Amino acid sequence: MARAIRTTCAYCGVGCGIRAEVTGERTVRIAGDPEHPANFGKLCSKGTHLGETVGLEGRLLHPMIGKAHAGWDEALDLAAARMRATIAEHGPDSVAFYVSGQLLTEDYYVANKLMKGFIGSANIDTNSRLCMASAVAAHNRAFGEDLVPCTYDDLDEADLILLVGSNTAWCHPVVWQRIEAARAARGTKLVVIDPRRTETAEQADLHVAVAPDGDVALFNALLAEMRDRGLLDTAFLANRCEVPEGFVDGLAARDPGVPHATFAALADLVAAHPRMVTLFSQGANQSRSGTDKGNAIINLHLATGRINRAGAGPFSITGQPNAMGGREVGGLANTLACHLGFSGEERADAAMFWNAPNICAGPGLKAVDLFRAVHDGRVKFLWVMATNPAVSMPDAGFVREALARCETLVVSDVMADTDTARLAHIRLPALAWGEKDGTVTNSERRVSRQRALFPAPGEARADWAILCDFARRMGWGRAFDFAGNAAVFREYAAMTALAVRHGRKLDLTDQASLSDAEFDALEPFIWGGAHPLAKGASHAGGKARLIAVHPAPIAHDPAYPLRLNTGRYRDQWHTMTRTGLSPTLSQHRREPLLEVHPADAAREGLADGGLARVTTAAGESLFRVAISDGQRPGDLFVPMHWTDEMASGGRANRLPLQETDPLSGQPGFKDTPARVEAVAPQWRAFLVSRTEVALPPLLWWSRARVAGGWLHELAGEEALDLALVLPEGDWLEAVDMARGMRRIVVRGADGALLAACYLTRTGELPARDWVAGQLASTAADTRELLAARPAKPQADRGPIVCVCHGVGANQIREAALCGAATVEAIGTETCAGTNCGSCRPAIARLLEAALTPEKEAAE
Ligand SMILES: Nc1nc2c(c(=O)[nH]1)N[C@H]1C(S)=C(S)[C@@H](COP(=O)(O)OP(=O)(O)OC[C@H]3O[C@@H](n4cnc5c(=O)[nH]c(N)nc54)[C@H](O)[C@@H]3O)O[C@H]1N2
Ligand SMILES: Nc1nc2c(c(=O)[nH]1)N[C@H]1C(S)=C(S)[C@@H](COP(=O)(O)OP(=O)(O)OC[C@H]3O[C@@H](n4cnc5c(=O)[nH]c(N)nc54)[C@H](O)[C@@H]3O)O[C@H]1N2
Ligand code: SF4
Ligand SMILES: [Mo]
Repeated sequence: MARAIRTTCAYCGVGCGIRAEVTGERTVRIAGDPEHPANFGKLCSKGTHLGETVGLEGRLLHPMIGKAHAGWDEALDLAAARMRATIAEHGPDSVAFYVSGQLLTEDYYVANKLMKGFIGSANIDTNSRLCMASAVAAHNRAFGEDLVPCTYDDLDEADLILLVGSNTAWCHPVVWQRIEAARAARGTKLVVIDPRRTETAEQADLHVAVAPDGDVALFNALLAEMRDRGLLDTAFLANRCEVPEGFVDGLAARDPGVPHATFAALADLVAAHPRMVTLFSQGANQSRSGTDKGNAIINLHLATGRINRAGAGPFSITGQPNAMGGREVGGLANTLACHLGFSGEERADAAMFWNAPNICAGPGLKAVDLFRAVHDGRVKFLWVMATNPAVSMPDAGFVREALARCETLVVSDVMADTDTARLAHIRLPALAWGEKDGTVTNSERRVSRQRALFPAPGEARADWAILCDFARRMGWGRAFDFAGNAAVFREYAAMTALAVRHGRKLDLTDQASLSDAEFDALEPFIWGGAHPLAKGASHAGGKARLIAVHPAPIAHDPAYPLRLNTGRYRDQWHTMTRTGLSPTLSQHRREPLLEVHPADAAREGLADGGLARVTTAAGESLFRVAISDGQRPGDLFVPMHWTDEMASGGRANRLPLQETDPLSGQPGFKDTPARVEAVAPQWRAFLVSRTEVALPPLLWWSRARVAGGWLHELAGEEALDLALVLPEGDWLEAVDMARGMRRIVVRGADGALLAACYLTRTGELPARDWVAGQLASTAADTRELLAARPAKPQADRGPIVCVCHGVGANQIREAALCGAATVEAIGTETCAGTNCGSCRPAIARLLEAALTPEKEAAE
């Protein structure tokens, strides 16, 4: 009998509750938890398909020193000896941790305590630096504490929702469904401020295609407009805010940076709807002016009194499942712990609480500076946990050099062979989602339990336990002698008493006395209440602060006339170490695409589906071109996900520069000067195979999971010897002179299809889906395979739109033409969009195109 365990999704900061029924040794049936207040039973495509990622393929199951298995004692003894020697010779600031919002709060707490209280350096930073740091800095400036003043309930109660730099439908899909529900229930208006016309923007009442980094100008202009319309909340400003001298009068009616009619429409919506939530994400944070963007948004809310009440507030939404938990415990190099800073008294209190022998003196290095310090040898011992900086840091070529130079690189990961782990001296196997157990905090400050479903595989261990074992070897056993994860959580919760003593609102002291059993049964709860600033801000005097912010000048470099934006795909997660294993999720986008406006494509000679090289001052990378009028002219977009594991090109982070926001240290991933040129291969091919194939160096290859094997896309300049690439077996070949195509099918001794490959110099390659589908079929016929299509023509589903039910674009179009006029009706007809709902914006778009034929013809 399967047992249902309530846990939390592995992926984004929405923090959805899951009911997991363990059905076998490593198999699980996933459903949304109807009782969890973050999602009330809903899940998106990634959460729904978590079950496809819990196998042990590619896992790191034993500690490794170099390429050799090592015991835990050996590996941790070596790590401790190396750290001791490094500190003895170069001092505590020559060692560092680089951690992650994908750790649990207990892991994070132990890592932070170890570094800041015992090793004696604040050189612990996190990938949240790449993600939330600007929002944190904006909160600190405005509120005196890193506080998100909203919860998801505010989305249900808002009359207007502004999304700033957030592709919510793809990146926070269950929040998106909540927004959709509010629109249906109360007619909530939706504005999307994003340079790209994303699927989110397509669904909005108004899309403001702001110029890259044009947000400060836009929000300043909106604030000036509200003042001119007499809509400032003067009582709130006078009683609850500190306003810089001359701030309100000084707001000239500045150029909003968008067309007049668009600005007027936006201003009318904002003026008409005091119940307004502004949800902001990476289009705001990942910028050289990210902190100013955050404060420009918060200024508007403070000045109009749209905060601290139902349906109103500036709402920074977190990315990773535990980005918020990391901020709480203090996992950023510029906070000490539990929202405490480095002032004399706060430091002394933390030192006393921890009984710490070596409390750090002041802030440590932020991520970009940290890797610079590794590169130039100031940091000689680096321990990376639960993040893949060789892929995800800006100027990743430089970061790889830094990692390769580092005297001691320890990597704790769940996967054996990530682009970062490959450079490690010592690799430590951590528990993955489904095995680890502890707490995470989501975007709305809600703490939920993640629970173990499976026993630890191999020798993998919990990150917090690995760290405690290491601390023991360093001679600090007493302070890290936790009996279990509940004990770690209790200590963290108890430590928030210091935050309270110093006037902060982070308060989990009620949870400090939970028994182990109570911790195990802990129900999701929110700290700080629905509106934590309602009784005042955390600045001395309790007033929130407006901050004067000004648009940053934009540098123009004729060598790099275009502007490169980067971001996410709906069904992939970051560096693809887990979602890349799911055949279902891999259907949505199989290759990294360069999205480019038709005018730029025409000027640069780029063909849709061809290859193009993007170059910036940091490096270059190759992508498949997708021409799209959803891009602004002059702007390029590429996904952040692809790694050297998954493609020969497509690595976005060769391109962004090391430039960061001066306050937050967050890199500007979304606006890098760039240029682009077409790349014409001599031949193109695709290959499906049961197992991975070893490829020679090629101009281009990428691979994606399909059911029963892999789909490879290839392109090259020199002739490819397929005999060296394809698996051994019965080889059948057809050469189609008319179309300049070679078609090869390889079968095993038992007749099973091992591989099929189609290569052309000039022609069109056949459709991939049917051929790829034959790997999982027992009836693949050789003649059909050589033709790359079934003898009896089948209806072509078209590109898959709904991954849950396998419904293609053609089927949706057909249903629309047969009279299904709404997304719901399409669902009734085809099932599309009825499970996780992540594809609903795509269905809406197809529907609109099918019902307005002129538009389709134009596309
Ligand atoms: N499917 C999926 N979901 C995820 C993740 C994932 O990897 N995959 N990762 C999670 C994580 S860690 C995070 S941080 C979140 C990120 O979630 P989002 O922030 O929604 O995702 P991004 O695609 O990085 O960027 C959002 C949008 O910002 C826009 N943008 C770029 N420049 C500007 C600008 O100057 N101004 C404005 N207003 N907008 C701009 C981009 O065009 C893009 O559409 O997603 C989380 N959810
Ligand atoms: N160009 C560009 N770059 C970006 C962004 C962008 O928008 N554009 N976004 C940035 C943002 S917001 C983020 S959050 C980062 C994300 O970037 P990363 O954090 O580098 O991405 P992940 O692929 O999530 O890496 C997580 C790693 O931890 C491992 N792991 C998973 N769970 C555990 C665990 O429990 N314990 C341990 N020890 N390991 C585990 C996984 O196998 C994986 O190798 O990327 C940033 N980089
Ligand atoms: S929205 Fe999707 S990815 Fe995010 S927590 Fe919920 S199910 Fe997981
Ligand atoms: Mo993130």
